[in-house]
Amino acid sequence: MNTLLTFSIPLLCSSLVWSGYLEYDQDVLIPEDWTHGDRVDPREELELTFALKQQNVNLLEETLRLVSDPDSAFYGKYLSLEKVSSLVRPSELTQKAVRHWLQSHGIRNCLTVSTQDFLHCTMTAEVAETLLPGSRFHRYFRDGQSLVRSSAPYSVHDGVHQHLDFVGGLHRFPPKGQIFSREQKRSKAGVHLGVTPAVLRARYNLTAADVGTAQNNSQAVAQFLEQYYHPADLAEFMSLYARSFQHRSQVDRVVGTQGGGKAGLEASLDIEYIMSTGANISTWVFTNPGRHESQEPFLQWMVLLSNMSDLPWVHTISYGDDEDSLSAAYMTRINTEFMKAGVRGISLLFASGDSGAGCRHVGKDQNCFRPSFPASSPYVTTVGGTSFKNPFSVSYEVTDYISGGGFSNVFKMPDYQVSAVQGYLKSVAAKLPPQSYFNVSGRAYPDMAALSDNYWVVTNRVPVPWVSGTSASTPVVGGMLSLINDRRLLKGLPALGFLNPRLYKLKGQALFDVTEGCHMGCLDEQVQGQGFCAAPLWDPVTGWGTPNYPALLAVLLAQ
Ligand SMILES: *[C@@H]1O[C@H](CO)[C@@H](O)[C@H](O)[C@H]1NC(C)=O
Ligand SMILES: *[C@@H]1O[C@H](CO)[C@@H](O)[C@H](O)[C@H]1NC(C)=O
Ligand SMILES: *[C@@H]1O[C@H](CO)[C@@H](O)[C@H](O)[C@H]1NC(C)=O
Ligand SMILES: *[C@@H]1O[C@H](CO)[C@@H](O)[C@H](O)[C@H]1NC(C)=O
Ligand SMILES: CC(=O)N[C@H]1CO[C@H](CO)[C@@H](O)[C@@H]1O
Repeated sequence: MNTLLTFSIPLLCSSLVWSGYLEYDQDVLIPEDWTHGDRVDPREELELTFALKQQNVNLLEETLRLVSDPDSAFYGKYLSLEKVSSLVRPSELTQKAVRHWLQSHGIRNCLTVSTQDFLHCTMTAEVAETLLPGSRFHRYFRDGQSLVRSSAPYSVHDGVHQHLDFVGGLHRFPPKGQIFSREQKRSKAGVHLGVTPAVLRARYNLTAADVGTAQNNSQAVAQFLEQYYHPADLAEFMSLYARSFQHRSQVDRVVGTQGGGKAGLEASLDIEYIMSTGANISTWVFTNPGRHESQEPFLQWMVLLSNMSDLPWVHTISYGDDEDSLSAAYMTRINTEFMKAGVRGISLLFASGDSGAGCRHVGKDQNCFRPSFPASSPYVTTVGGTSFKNPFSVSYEVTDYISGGGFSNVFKMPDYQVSAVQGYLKSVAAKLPPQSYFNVSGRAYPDMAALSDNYWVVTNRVPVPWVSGTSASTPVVGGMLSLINDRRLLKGLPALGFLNPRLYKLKGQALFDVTEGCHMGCLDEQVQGQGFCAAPLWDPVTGWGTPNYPALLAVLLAQ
């Protein structure tokens, strides 16, 4: 473990130059729930993903701004995958240099994608360790699952350094799901209200007529971590809880391999709830495709999006990692992938996380908040969580103390949110956590929220109560955006695409503002365990608030 620790030094001393290391700041420590196994046999095959340097990334960003700004003449003028490809495709020089490098190591069986900016290659561990000096592949275990990762940082040859963003399949472990059970103390009198589709539809003012009807509308959830849904659970859930509105009870398309075995609570939740608010809309499930022990499931999903010309308009994803565990090179490239989806008119919704502002110990008696990624990406819509003020009835919403939120330490605050965030910082100035806990100039999240407390989910044929987390609020919001897309498509309007620039221009209109409560964090002494607090208008706990569906539909159908 000593060798691993020495590599955390560059984080503190940015003047050190690590020639050849694409991801000098990537955490290579093994998450504590994984156990270390043997070195991989040199003859074993690995699958690695090479992220080639793209062209015109600035132009891509500008295009995203234009197509998602409702005041731009280019609003909704989305690009096809072919157009995206001709924009970002790596230069001939880059493609040649990388291929030549791989071929000189005998690596010839690489798959590419439509945009030519990823190469997915198979090679033996021995070849990989020569190709990427420093890497040493080991096997790791958790709950009967095994993975192959490198125990030490990799470097690349000088001749290709400038042509690559990073190499995937060496370090990042599958992120944690954002779901948990919050069983209440039974001693409480009265029947606590569990959240069901009927409760959500009542709270967010969805009527029986608010279901999808457009022919080619669709929505998707993405699953990683060997999480599977069972078609029988979905059918049972719908027959128990969805009697009062038209809906579908089947997934239309599974992209990837649906494994057998037990259903996952996360997968069951996501699919059951996106299909309850986004009722009667064709739904797809993306599930960690063609899994190999050395693959990074989240990266594989991103690679897949770059290789499919026909995709659902809305995707909800309930996973995240600590921002400080990921390399800047990796996150920057993933952001570019989000932009590539955004310019195609695709809406990506991420759960904001379940640890409030988060907590990181940076020194003796010294803490700071801990943002999570992709929640902190400026190019996605991030969804926080709320609970009912009165847990026994459909009442107004207050902060759910778990709701992830805060400020990125890596990405600067995007223009679309500057005035909203400044407004918050000014209005609560006296009650803000100390500046040493967060970065006021970073991308602030979440953008909006929905209920995240005490859901009913059917999993392995059993209705399970008390399921909580922003894993729940994210598909709920996703389904509502899909319904709005549905009405837009019927009117001949383009899909909503990347929503944030438009969402922030509404200044909270058509949303229920959440103004009560604080989320957790690690402010010590006076305010033990606290992070930020909700406030009128935007705040870093619940964003702009939760959707009042008919009002939101009306404003988002205008243009
Ligand atoms: C991308 O799609 C093409 C055509 O379907 C396929 O040949 C190729 O193998 C895919 N790439 C990857 C990385 O899976
Ligand atoms: C929506 O719900 C809120 C609160 O439940 C209610 O006050 C409002 O009248 C409802 N209808 C519309 C169209 O906003
Ligand atoms: C459900 O969606 C289909 C199209 O996918 C549509 O033909 C049908 O009318 C919809 N049902 C209702 C009740 O709107
Ligand atoms: C604060 O964020 C900005 C970008 O948003 C970054 O340049 C700066 O380094 C960050 N500061 C710290 C202390 O993390
Ligand atoms: C994204 C999506 O749902 N696309 C569908 C549009 O309709 C065609 C023809 O029915 C389907 O093949 C696509 O899958």
